[in-house]
Amino acid sequence: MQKPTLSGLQDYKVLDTEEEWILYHNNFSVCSRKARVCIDELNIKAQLKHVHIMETKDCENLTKKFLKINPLATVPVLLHFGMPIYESHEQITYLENYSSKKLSQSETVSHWVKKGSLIGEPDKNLEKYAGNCISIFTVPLFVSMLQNISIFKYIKYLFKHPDRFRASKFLAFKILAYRVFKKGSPIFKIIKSASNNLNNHFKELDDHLEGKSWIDGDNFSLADVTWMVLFHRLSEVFLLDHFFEDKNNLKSYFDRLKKRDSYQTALLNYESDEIRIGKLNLEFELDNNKNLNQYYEAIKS
Ligand SMILES: N[C@@H](CCC(=O)N[C@@H](CS)C(=O)NCC(=O)O)C(=O)O
Repeated sequence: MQKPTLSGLQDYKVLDTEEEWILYHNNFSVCSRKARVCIDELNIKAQLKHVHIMETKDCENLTKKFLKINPLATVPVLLHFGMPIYESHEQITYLENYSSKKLSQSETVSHWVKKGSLIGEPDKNLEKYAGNCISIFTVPLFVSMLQNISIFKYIKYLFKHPDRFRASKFLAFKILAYRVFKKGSPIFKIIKSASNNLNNHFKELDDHLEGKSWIDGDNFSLADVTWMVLFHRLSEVFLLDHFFEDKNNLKSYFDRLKKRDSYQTALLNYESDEIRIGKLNLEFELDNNKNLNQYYEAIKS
């Protein structure tokens, strides 16, 4: 059966509120980060409500209150006067349409926003969406973060999550831990494809950026917002240097992105203890865990 999807603005309210903008987000979620960077770049005044998801502490996304906001239990969700907009690539476009400040807009921008998006199942359409590739590379950090979460929390997660497949995958990540990266495991089998596809996306972007400051030329756009958060995530899983090898335009482009105020205000300022500890765990395991090492070697080979 086709899984239900909710995308873009819906024609009903999920919250009775006078507030123009509310963003339900999570510190760690890459899509939430994209929405936060966009809000800051557009100088929009939004009320931010943090929602813990399993990897950051607890499944607040499964409370009755939040399932009313998003029956699919995912973040981010943007509300405009109480009406929900789902999917982060839709949210940033919507925000810009209603903002008095405009960034650069063109077909080039739309192309790169879409290409950097995470759409549908993360392990599908890797050749289309760099965001999907990035979520495959997030798994080691994700597993590291889950090690600090009590197994009892998974009971609720398994029974209440609307996406049973996702819930059982998370449970496997908890129980098997770094053994999920064993040679021949389902994730090991797709890592080469994710790696080749991400390399192609990056190569295309590196070529495109020749002689340009930003994706649309001299002016910053939503496309830059989109790719900033992908690069940042790769740096968190210690893979940025690998994917940037021989891509000098990308290197200097990311240096420029890191100098934006929004990189500090919407990304670095949200680095919570859970993320910091997850990164330390991952770094330690990279030095000590055979399965994880083989997995990283397969990415880099
Ligand atoms: N395609 C969606 C992705 C939404 C999504 O999968 N969000 C993840 C965090 S990045 C989430 O809410 N996970 C919590 C869970 O499934 O329990 C978007 O772009 O907004």
